[in-house]
This record gives sequence, C-alpha cells and structure tokens, in this order.
Amino acid sequence: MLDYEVLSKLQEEALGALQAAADAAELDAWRIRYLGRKGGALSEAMKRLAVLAREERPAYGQAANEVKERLEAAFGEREEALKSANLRAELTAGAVDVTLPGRRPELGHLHVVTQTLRQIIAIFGEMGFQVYEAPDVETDEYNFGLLNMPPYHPARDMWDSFWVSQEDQSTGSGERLVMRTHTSPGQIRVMRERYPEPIRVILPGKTYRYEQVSARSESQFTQVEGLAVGRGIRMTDLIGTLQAFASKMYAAGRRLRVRGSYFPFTEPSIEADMDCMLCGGKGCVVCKYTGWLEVAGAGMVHPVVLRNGGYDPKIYSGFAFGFGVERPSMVKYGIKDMRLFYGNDLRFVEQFK
Ligand code: FA5
Repeated sequence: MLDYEVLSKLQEEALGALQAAADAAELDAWRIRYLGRKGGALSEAMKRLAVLAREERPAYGQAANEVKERLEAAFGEREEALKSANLRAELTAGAVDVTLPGRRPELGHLHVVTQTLRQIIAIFGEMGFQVYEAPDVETDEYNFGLLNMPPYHPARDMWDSFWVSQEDQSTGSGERLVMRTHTSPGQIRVMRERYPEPIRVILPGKTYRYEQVSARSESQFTQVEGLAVGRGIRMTDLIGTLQAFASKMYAAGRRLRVRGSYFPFTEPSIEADMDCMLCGGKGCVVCKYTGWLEVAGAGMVHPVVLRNGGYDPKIYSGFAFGFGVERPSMVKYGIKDMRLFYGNDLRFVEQFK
C-alpha cells in the first residue's frame, strides 16, 4: 500500500470510529487510540518518516499533519455535539410541563358549629339584636354572685365548674376565677356598660362545665345568650322571640314547647323544648326518649339582677334566654352524637363544607 493510502485509510477509519463514539468515555478512548502521543495510530504513521526517502519526507509530513488537524477538528466537533446532546437529554428528562394545570391545595372551611352560630347571629341580627362579647374566664362574682347566687347558694350546684385559680391575679382582688359555666355573666357586663339605654343583644361564646361527656353533653360547648331590657318588656315578647327564631332557624312547622322552670337569675323562669327532629318525636338517645330536645333556658330578668346591672326594676323589665349551639346543630344536620363535633375526625368535619 502506498504511504499516502495508509494515511487516508487511517483518516477514514478514525472518522468512522469517531461517529460511533457515543459518550465521553468512548470519545476519550478514541482520542488515545488515534491521536495519543505514545502508540496513537497517527504517531505510529509519523514514524514512517524515518524510513522514507529524504525527498518524500516533506510531502508525507505535510499530509500526515493535515490528517492530524482534520482528526482534531472532527474530535472537537464530536465532543461539542455529544455535550449538547447530553445537555438536551438531561433537560428533557427533568422537564416540567408548565402548561399542565396545577394541583389545587385543600382549602379549609368553617366548622359546622361556627356555621350554625353565624346563622343564629344573622337571624337575631334581623330582629335587631346586636352581638356583644364577654370574657371566657369570669370572676366568681359575675358567674354566680351578681346573678343572684351568693356564695353557698344551693343553685350553684346546677353548674359543675372548672375553677381556674383561687384569686384574680390582675386585680389581686382575692376573688375566685372560673371558666364561665354559661354566657349569663355577660348580662351584667352589658347592663353596666349600656345603662340607661334599652338593650337588645345576643352574647355568643364558649362555655365550660365539669361534666360527664356523652352523646348529648360536652365539657366545652357553645352558648348564645339573649338579653332585652327596656320599659314594658313582657314574657310574651320572650316567647314570641324564641318562636320567631325557631321558625327561621328550622323548617316551618317545628314545634316549640315552653314549660316552667327555675333559674336564680330569672323570675319567672321557663325552659323551651323543640320536637326532636332526629327521631321525629318517637324518642331516641339524644332526646332521652322524650321526643323533645331541651334547647333553651329563659325567663324574665330577676329584679336583683336588673339592680346589679344598674337598672331600677320598678322602671325597667327585661327577658333573657340562653341556649346551646351544638344541640340545635345536631337537630339541623341529624348528628346523633355530640362528641363528633370536637373529636378531630376530618371525615366528620369535611361533610360540612
Ligand atoms: C343555662 O346555662 C342558663 N344560663 C340559661 C339561661 C339564660 C336561663 C338566661 C335563663 C336566662 P342550662 O344549664 O340549662 O342554662 O343550659 C342552657 C343550654 O345549654 C341547654 O339548654 C343546652 O342546650 C345547652 N347545654 C347545657 N349543658 C350542655 C352540655 N354539657 N353540652 C352541650 N350543651 C349543653
């Protein structure tokens, strides 16, 4: 074979092998095999210079150099091409399709008791009742004393209480503090703030009782207190208000029953029951098999309480009521166990979106 033919054959073979090199390692192996200084195919071909006739050497040397330059240039191009192909592959593999629709994060929603509470507030709002908020932690005096239950009054036993501390740290008054057992202490706070104006307010909030938790009772529950004070307010205003509320809150035709009762801070006192929607009046665990659900305690504000609030009972009269929110929610949504409300079971909570 002629010397030049050896060179062109070498070039042809090397260029073919270069196209077959598919990654950096194969490319490097190619470089060593063809362009390596020691033992590389081109270096070996250069060695022929030594055996060629003197006049043939320049032309052969030039031809070998041209092959070398061509191979180096081809190597550079192949290296670039492989690098950009690799980069493209990496980008495609990790590609994010920004045109795909996103996943919606779960949105929170109001708890069923909060929803019911808001409906209650809206209904009383339409009847002209303002919302007044009173503290969750009360003094013994507000929770009991000013509501006509002096210390050691037997009626205090009606409410099993969570006592917080032996004394009011903020005032150092030495008074006992209690988690309010009902929203009624707010009555005194509103009267003392609003005197001598007429009052028509509701006081919603959490209440706390040291009680056995059951299907119909919780140790922490929500109450809505109502208070109206003015001149010439009567029992019929109270019953009418409760009836109007019941017919707006529940489907028309709901029955409301009023019976005499006792609360130290109202005189006379009543309790309002609603027919049990859960069993249709037949009797179930929630209505204690009576067919009726006790929904509210109420009455005409006791003269002692009016006086404690600053209103002269010879001039003013008033009515008050207090009811739980959980029990009406049970009636409205057919919930058979009060413990579900605060049991932290999302399967329950998410039914009321
Ligand atoms: C009272 O708490 C009085 N303060 C209500 C009142 C206000 C009477 C103004 C007169 C004038 P009673 O203890 O009955 O009353 O509670 C009122 C309502 O709270 C009950 O009818 C019931 O719906 C709800 N309730 C009472 N105890 C619980 C409990 N453990 N769990 C859930 N709801 C309760």
